[in-house]
Amino acid sequence: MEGFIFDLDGVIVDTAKYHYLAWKHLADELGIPFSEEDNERFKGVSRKRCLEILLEMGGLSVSAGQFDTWLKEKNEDYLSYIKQMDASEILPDVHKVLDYLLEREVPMALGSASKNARPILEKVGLLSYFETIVDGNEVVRAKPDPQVFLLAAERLGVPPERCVVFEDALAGIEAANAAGMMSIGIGDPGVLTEADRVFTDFTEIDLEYIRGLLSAGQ
Ligand code: B16
Ligand code: MG
Repeated sequence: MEGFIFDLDGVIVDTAKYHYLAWKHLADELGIPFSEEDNERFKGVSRKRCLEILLEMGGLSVSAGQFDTWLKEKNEDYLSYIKQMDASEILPDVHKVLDYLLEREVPMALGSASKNARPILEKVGLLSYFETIVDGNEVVRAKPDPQVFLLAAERLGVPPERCVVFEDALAGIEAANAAGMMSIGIGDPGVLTEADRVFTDFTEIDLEYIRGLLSAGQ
C-alpha cells in the first residue's frame, strides 16, 4: 500500500456528537422527534441530504428558501461547537498511526463528506499531515459513490489499488470498495460487514500491522 486515505468524522475526530446537538436543536424547533439513534443515519451523509431525511421524518415539505435557511442555521450551530475544538478531541491512537506514516513520508489524504473538514483539521492541529484534502466542497457525488476517494488517490499520484481507506460509515466502506481500494472499517464489525478489515478503534491497530501494509507485495 502506498497511499493512505482517512475519513474525518468518526475516524480522526468524533464530531458526530456536535452534528447531533445541532440537528437535535433544529429538530426540536421544528417539532420533529430526533434521537441519537436517528443521528446514526446521518453519518457520512451530506448536510443537504441529512436535512432532507429530517424533513421526511417529520413529514414536512418546504420551499427551497426555507430549506436553505434551516441548512444555514444548523451549520452555524454546528460551527459554534467546532470553534471550541482542540487537539484533545483527536480520537485515541490516531496520532500514533499518522505520525508513523508521516515519519516514513507515506502520502496521506483526507476524504470526507464534510464542508467543514479544513477548519476542523486546523483546530485539532492536523492540517499539515495531509498532502491533499478532498471534502464536501469538491465532491458532487456522495459516498457510496467512489468519487471522493478516487480524486484523493489521483491527487496523491497513487493508483487506487495501492490505496487504503479508513472509514467509520458503511457508505464510506462501499465507496472505498467501489474505488478498488483496500477498506479498513473503524467501528462495529457487525455494521461494517463489507470492510476488508475492521478495528473497533485505532488503539486496536498495531504499528506492525501498518508496517505490514506498507511492505506487502514488495
Ligand atoms: P458538514 P465524514 C460527514 O463527515 C459526517 O459524518 C456527516 O454526519 C455530515 O453530515 C457530513 O460530514 C457533512 O458535514 O455539515 O460539516 O458539511 O464522516 O464524511 O468525515
Ligand atoms: Mg465518517
